[in-house]
Amino acid sequence: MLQQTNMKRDVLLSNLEHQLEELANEMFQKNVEVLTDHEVYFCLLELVKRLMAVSGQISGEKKIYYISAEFLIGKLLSNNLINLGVYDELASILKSKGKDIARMEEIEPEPSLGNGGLGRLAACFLDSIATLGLPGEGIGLNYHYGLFKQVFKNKLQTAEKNDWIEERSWLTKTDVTFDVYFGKRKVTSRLYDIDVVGYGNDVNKLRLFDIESLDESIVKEGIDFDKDAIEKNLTLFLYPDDSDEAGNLLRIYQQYFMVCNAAQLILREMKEKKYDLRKLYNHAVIQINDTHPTMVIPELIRILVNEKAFTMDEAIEVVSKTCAYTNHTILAEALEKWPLKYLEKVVPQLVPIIKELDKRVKAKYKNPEVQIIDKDGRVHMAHIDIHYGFSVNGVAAIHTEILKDTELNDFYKIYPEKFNNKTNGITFRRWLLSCNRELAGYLSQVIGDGYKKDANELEKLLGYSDDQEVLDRLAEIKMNRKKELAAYVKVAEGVELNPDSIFDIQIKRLHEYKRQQMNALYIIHKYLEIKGGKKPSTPLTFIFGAKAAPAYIIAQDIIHLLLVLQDIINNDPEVSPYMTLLMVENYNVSYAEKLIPACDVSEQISLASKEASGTGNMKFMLNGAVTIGTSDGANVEINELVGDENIYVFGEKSEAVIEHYAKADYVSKDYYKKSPVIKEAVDFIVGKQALARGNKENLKRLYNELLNKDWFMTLLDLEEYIETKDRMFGDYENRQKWKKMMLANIAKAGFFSSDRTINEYNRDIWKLK
Ligand code: CR1
Repeated sequence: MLQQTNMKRDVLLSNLEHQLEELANEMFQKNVEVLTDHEVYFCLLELVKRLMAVSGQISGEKKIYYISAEFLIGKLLSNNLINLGVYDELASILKSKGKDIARMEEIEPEPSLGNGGLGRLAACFLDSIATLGLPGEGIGLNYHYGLFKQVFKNKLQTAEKNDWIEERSWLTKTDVTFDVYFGKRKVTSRLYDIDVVGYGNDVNKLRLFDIESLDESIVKEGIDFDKDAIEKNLTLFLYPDDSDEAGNLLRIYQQYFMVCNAAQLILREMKEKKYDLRKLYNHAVIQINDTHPTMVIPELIRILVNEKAFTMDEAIEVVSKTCAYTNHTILAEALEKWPLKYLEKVVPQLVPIIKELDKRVKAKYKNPEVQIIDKDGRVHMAHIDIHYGFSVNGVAAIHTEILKDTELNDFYKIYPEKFNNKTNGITFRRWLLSCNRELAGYLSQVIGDGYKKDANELEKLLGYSDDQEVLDRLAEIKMNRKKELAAYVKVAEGVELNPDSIFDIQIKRLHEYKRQQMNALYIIHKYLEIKGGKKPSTPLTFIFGAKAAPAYIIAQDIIHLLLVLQDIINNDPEVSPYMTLLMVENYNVSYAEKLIPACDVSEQISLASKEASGTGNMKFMLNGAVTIGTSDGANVEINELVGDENIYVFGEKSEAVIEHYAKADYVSKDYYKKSPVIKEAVDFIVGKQALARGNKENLKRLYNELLNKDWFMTLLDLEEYIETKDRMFGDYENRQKWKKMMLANIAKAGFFSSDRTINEYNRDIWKLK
């Protein structure tokens, strides 16, 4: 069977040009030459969908179901072409017809199905699972507007709906529908599939559930809509504003909708294949991606007991052997705790199950820290996962250690065998082969093609550390990417970038723990230095990209500050020849693919202990950027791999930070008072210049926050950050030294291939054949 379908694919592959011409005729009754770019894109989309449809489906006795609220898959055209092995051929076919494939890539809308690292990780994992030939599928929701589109108005972020689903898209409507009950309220779901083709391999699926009764017209201003109209709004947005009760309830509705569909899909497949449900765990493993899909545990138990004649003991045992949990953060705000009374409103049928699970825990353990329902009647979702799943993993070595030693220590003492680490990874297909084709091609020339299948082979590059030609070419490729970015940004943002300057980039969700505000304070410091006559010998370009959750006020204020600084700096003729600041609008995966290859300095400056892993750090390294970072998340492993001489590490270590929290002894004002450099930078936020160009309310609030609270300890590390960064910029002048650092970073990036990560998940947790 597998062979037959592959033959079909081979036939299609062998006459791509003919296929394309036929499609052009069929769809638009025209020849390819005279199609508009958009029409060409639709033909390519259809062609690739057909290629995937006739490909073999990856199959096996046991399957991984990766349930996630987010799949930040990015555009798919070029990646699918690369994985199918036909990118170059199609590019040249198009060229012969006067079409440039790069333009079609621009036309594709980016799916808006995720927010940040957690969602992008899920997407990288799908690519690696398929590439490694493992049977697996992602299960999530088909948000029509997904994460909001960011638009800057008056130097403030505004949110608009992100309308990404076109008439023709990667989604394939299936005939699978399920009934989903919220108590007595019933809705009907519909499954849409997106094919996921492995690199040189067959196909898995991403399964996205939607609601039949959705009504897009209820979205009025920006992203406002009636949160109570569940039947109409359920799959409109990812993470709807949860600052009120209706928003919280909506999130619970979404989560239950996701897992109820997932459970039905999985059980339906078990039935089709005539598998014994009592051996569910031999055929299915469910990876719970953070706590959003946690309700799949009580939901499966409920179904097994109510509909499949399991006893409670039996159901709990089978489900616990099937489910595994990944923790992605130690931030309290992200560890979900739903009030029981909310669950009673949304999913009353799960409440008895959750109470039963809690009762069993209470009977066994007296420690209030490990209960499922706490004394305030809140349900700790992670606790359900840990008690009733068989594996708990963190996403980088230091993060897992913190979970074991601190955050989840009470659980670690009960279940040491459940805890394991899986350091995150990134797919090299997207983050090298696709986004930096010139670098990928050059690496093949120097060390051969093997690294594309076995990323560790990148280490062969170390043999060229003293090869001037290789070093120069790496620098030249970097320069090419910087020029391309500058050309793009000029049109997209109207800002002029100097490719001869140092490109220093911080792109990630906006959050105080990531400390974009610390970077802003450095920039203020540099600005004042230049005003005082101390000019950097190489000009500096600072680039940010970040969305802030609409209800996160201080994050909005930080964006405002960055946009105010951009205005001040770029319009000051005394300063602008030496430094430029750019906050790009609507940062997303496609933007990352342009920014990362063009980066010299990768900013990974979170407060130690707070960034579980980070994955941007890996993408930058792979593309030859050098990291400035704290000893946090995967930075620690990057440091171990490249050695101290190829990374710039600064700041308090996680143990010290954790101690500050425990003792509550960090007082930001002390740092402000002690250091004139800090004081000067912080005061600038509410100084005349800033107030002349920004809003007093936003700037004042941020200033007060930094001075009186600063929960994520910006000022703690600021002086060391300034020193380290200055030293780093100085080292950039030594071009030879810098090129060698670039080479070392690329050569050591192999460990961070998500193929390695997925092999580890499979070896330790999933155990698929
Ligand atoms: C973490 O903040 C990590 C990704 C993927 C994020 C980031 O450090 O790389 O997960 N966590 O593991 C998150 O979004 C809700 O938590």
